[in-house]
Amino acid sequence: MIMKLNGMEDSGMFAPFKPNEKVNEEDFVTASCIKKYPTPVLTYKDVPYRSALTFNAGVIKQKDRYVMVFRNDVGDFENQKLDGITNMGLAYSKDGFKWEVEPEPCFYLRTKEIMRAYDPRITFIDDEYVMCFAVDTRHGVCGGIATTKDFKEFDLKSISVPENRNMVLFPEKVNGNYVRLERPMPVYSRDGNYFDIFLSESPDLVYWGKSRLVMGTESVPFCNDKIGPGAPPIKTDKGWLMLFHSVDVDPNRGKNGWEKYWRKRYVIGVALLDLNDPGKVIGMSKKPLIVPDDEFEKTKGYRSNALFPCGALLEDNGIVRIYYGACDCCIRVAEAKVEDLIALCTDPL
Ligand code: BMA
Repeated sequence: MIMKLNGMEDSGMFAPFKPNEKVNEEDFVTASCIKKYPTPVLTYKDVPYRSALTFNAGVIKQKDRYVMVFRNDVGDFENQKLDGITNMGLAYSKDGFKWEVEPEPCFYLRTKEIMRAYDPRITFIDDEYVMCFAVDTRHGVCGGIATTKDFKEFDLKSISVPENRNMVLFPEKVNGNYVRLERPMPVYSRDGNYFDIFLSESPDLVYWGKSRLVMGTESVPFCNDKIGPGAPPIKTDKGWLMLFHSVDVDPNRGKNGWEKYWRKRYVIGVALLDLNDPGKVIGMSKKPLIVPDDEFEKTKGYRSNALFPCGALLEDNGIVRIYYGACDCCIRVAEAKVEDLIALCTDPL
């Protein structure tokens, strides 16, 4: 037999797979280059309409202001009651820390088939904003993509097949195509929640293909469950800086947050992808970048021990601002120098 692999032999699709069983508890320390802003920058108290949990926000900078689209799970925070409805709110800020929320939600998807859209990520490319989000449908969870010029009118471009989510678009085309990171959730052939980061390309945000594996859970020593892309990657002269979330599960964890039990811990990791071939990891940190480490992040909120980054901005002064959902109930910011983040990405895949 003759089989032309057309470059796919180098894509990681044929990498050996051995899931991590245990993580090393001592590794769960926030990197010393990270400075966490002491208080949440957005909670339900800032929202002028019904709101219980405000978290997982896409953030982008315009000329003289910051724009945020955040996930809003509707309900009553004080009484720990959720209505089963999720919409997305819009907020503006002069400095990226103090936010004013618009009077009405800006995005809401509900049809006979679609239950809700959530976890927005925003990328500015070719004169428009592209918002990627997760879509829960009656036939599974999918990744959705919509464009907008003003966060008032949206144009829905594509919804993936299930099971897939955490779509994140690069801020530039690479070799002529849009590129997105994504995280399919295969059940067939996987003996557990070992969900990995993939990448696909598209000429038009509608048709997606040339899909390939970027990073498997087995490459992340602090993960024994799943990983997923976080914020849209940041271009640096050393490569694309990619933030991702990583999950470890401990069956001995008990009640934590509002639910009966919560056994997962979500932390934030960092890696560097090749500028011309973003499917290739050129370096990563084999230790977490940000972990839940103050009392609030460890014990409070809807789900304790859950940090989920959806936005990251490189400021003119070389500081990267990372916006992450904390405990699935508020939005927090952490900062680090871009060169310090790059310096952490020294380990090979
Ligand atoms: C993920 C998503 C996120 C959430 C996270 C932690 O699977 O549902 O929206 O923030 O879990 O609960």
